[in-house]
Amino acid sequence: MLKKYDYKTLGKTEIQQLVARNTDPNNAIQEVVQEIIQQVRQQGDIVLREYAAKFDKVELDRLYLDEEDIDALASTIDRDQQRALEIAFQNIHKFHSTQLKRERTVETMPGVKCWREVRPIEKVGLYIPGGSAVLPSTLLMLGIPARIAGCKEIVVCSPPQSNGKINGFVAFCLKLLKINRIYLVGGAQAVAAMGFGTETIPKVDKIFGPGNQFVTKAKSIIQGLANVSIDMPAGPSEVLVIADESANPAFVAADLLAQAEHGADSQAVLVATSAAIVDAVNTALVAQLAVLPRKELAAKAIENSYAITVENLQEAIQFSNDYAPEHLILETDQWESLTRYISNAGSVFLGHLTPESAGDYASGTNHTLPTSGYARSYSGVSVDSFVKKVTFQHISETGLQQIGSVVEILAELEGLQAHKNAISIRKK
Ligand code: HSO
Ligand code: ZN
Repeated sequence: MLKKYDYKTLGKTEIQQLVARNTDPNNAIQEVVQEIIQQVRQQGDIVLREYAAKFDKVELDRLYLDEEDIDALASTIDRDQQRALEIAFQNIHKFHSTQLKRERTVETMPGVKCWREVRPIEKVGLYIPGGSAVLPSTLLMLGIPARIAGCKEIVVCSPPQSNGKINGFVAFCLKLLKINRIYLVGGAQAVAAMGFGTETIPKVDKIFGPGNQFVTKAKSIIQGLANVSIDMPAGPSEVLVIADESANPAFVAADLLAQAEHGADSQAVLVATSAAIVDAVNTALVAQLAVLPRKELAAKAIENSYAITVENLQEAIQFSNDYAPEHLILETDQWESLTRYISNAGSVFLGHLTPESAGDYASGTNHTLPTSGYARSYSGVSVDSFVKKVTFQHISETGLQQIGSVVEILAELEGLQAHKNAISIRKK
C-alpha cells in the first residue's frame, strides 16, 4: 500500500522532504565508494579480481570476454528473443539517428563567419548494470547513440555472473552493436577502472550508464578525480504517475509496480485528483504485487513510495515539476493540454496506453535518464551526450575591417594590449 498525503495540508518543508530522495545522509555510501576508487586507482587489475571474488562470487583469470566467447553466448538465445532485441535496436536507432543535425554557418558581420561542427567523444565507457536484474536494453540505449555519434572506442563493463560469463542477451546486443569485447567488472570499481584505466581496462573520456547508489556516487566522485566526465547522475529509478477519474486503476498500479520491481531503492509516486483514485490504485496494487516474482524487492520500494491527492491536474503538474521525475506518466484523457506545463521531467508518457515499459525497451526513446531531481537541469542520454561541438570561425579582409576596431576598443578597456596588437598588426 502506498502511504497517503493530501497536497493542501502540506507545508513548504513537507513538500521539500517529499521530493527529496537518494540523499545518503550519513555519507555511508560515499565512504565505501571512496575506498573502492582509491584501491582501484592504486592497485588496478589485482583489486578488480578481488572485488569480483567478493561481490560477484567468481574467480576471474581474465577480466574480459572476447569475440569468440560473445558469439557462443549470443547463440544460446531464442529466435523470438533475438527478433525482439533486433526490433528494439531498429526503433532506438531510428529515433536517435535524427539527432545529429548540422547547424548553419552564421555571418555575424560581413566577412565574419562562425559555425559549429560535431565531433565524437573518442573513448566512451558504458556501464551495464548486473545485480538483481541484467539489463541488455541498457546496452542498446547507450551503444546505439555511441555508434551513431561515431565514437572510436566503446568500452563496456558489466558485472560477471558467478560462472564468469555474461548473459546471452547482453552478448547478442554486443553483436548488434559490433562491439567485440566486454570487461567483467561491476559496481563502483567499474567506474573507477574506466576513469583511471588499469592494466586491462582502458581509460575513457566519458562514463555513461545507470546504476545503484554506489555506481551513481562513484560517477559523481570520479569526475573530480580523474580527467573524465559523466553522462549524468542516473541513480535509483523512479516514476511519477498523474491520474484523474479517466485513469484505469489497474494500469496505474501496473506502472507503479514496473518501477518498484527495479530495486528496493526505487520510488513510485502517484499524484491523483481524488482520494478514491488512490484507494482504487492501492487495491489493484496489492493484488498485482502478490503475484510478482520480484515481490520482495517491489514491496520494499513501495514502502519507500507514496500517493498524494491534489485538487486538480494543474496542481498535479505543479507537484510533478517540483519532484522533477525521471519518468512521468499522464494517465488522463487531458494529456494533450497538459504537456506544455511540464517543465522538469526526464521522459514523459502520454495517455492510458503508453506505459513506461514501452520506452524502457523499444519505442525508440532513451531510458538512461536523470534521477533524484536532476531532471531540473539534465537531459536524458542522446546522441548529443556522445559528441562535442567545436566552434570554428573565419574572418576575411572585409571582416577584419568590420570587427577590428570593436575588438581593439574592448581589448583596450580590459587593459590587454597584446590582444589589441593581434588585430592592429593585421590591419596594417
Ligand atoms: N526503467 C529503467 C530502464 C529499464 N527498465 C531497463 C527495464 N529495463 C530506467 O529508466
Ligand atoms: Zn524500467
